[in-house]
Amino acid sequence: MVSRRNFIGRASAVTATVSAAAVSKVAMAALPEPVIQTRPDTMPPLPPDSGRPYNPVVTLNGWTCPWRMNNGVKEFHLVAEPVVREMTPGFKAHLWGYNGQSPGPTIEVVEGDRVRLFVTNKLPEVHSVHWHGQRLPNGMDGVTGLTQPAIPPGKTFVYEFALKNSGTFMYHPHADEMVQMAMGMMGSFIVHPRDPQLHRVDRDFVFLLNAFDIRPGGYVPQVNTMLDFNLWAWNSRVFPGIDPLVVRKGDRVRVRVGNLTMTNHPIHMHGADFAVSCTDGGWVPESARWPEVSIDIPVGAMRAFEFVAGEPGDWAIHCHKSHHTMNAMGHEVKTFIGVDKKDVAKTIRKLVPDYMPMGSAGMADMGSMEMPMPDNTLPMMTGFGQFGPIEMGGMFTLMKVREGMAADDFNDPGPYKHPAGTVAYEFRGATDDPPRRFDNSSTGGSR
Ligand SMILES: [Cu+2]
Repeated sequence: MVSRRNFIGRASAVTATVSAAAVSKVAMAALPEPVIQTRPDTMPPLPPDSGRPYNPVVTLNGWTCPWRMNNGVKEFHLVAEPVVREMTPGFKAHLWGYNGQSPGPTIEVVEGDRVRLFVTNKLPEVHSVHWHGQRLPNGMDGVTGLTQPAIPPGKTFVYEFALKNSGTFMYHPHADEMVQMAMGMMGSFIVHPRDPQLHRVDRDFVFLLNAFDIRPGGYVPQVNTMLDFNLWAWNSRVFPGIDPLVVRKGDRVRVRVGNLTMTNHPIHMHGADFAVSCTDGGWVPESARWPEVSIDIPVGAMRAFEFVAGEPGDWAIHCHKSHHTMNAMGHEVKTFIGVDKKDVAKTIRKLVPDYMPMGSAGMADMGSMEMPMPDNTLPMMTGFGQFGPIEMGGMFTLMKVREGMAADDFNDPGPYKHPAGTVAYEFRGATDDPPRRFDNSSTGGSR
């Protein structure tokens, strides 16, 4: 909470400085002071302090970029630079991002606004920013070599355009794209409707799906990896580092998700059904929406879905590809389910006294196991709930629905208190068989 207050304090300090400087044309001709964020906390929504009113979004483990108003133009300053991102407590990655974090700050504006985006390149190589989904003059589209010269290291370029459509967008590099996105460069770009009552929701969340390949004990992503990433992240955070989506019972909620990985992600939410209301191409007419509980987010696309939070509880929300709800793992590990390794373990222990056979009955044990690992390495499955290990990692968090919260309260309410008699319980009558296993000794196979 201290950091949130610091952030708001800093944001208003920036605004105050800007207002004082507004009398000076020289000052206004200068670059706006970039606002830097050093923490991975989810910042509370940032209400606009100038321009048209709107209902701000919450960026999961992220923040919204303050602007300065210059003769009716909203001016933002993005600094492309190397950053250190805490992906979850105990694990830091050396990434590239904007203004101190990966992803960069969320840009929030209103349909019809004119924006001037200053981009300073503090990377060791050329850069440019593409404003994904925006209708803008061709020369503002940010494609290095095609629509503009590359931004050399140390230089600042200016992008200026009017926002033609409201909706859900993002920004990302279009220079050495594979490397710069593998290093974590991206951000969300929300354009609110001119009429704040249009598409109105009570809580509006946004995050981007990204993937990294960081070897155990390492800090820097392998940038040439094509498919075999080992860290599946939301806004460069992995479970248990991803904050919960905290909502009030009865709230109308929107979740906006963009995919900048190399594969699709079926995002599945427990506890409510929803409908896709917006893509990076625009709003979906109500007559064209249908109910879902999972929505596939294609590569290079955004989907926003909406629902009414009906049932209180701690509901899982995650990618339904089960490898994407794990942290760094060795994909070469053989499957040993049903194999009795007692004899082979005895033989191996003669050579390796600490050898521990694993996986004869599945891998759930790993969620609770304490094994020695290199520094700065995550367990494959981790996180604890009120009933034990959750055995998850990667693209997993919770939607926490509670009654009686304040409209502006986004704090984690802690574990859900289940009403008596509403939790699955152990059958205490007579049981006969031990757990069934494959019987490899008979020709009958499994039974
Ligand atoms: Cu996935």
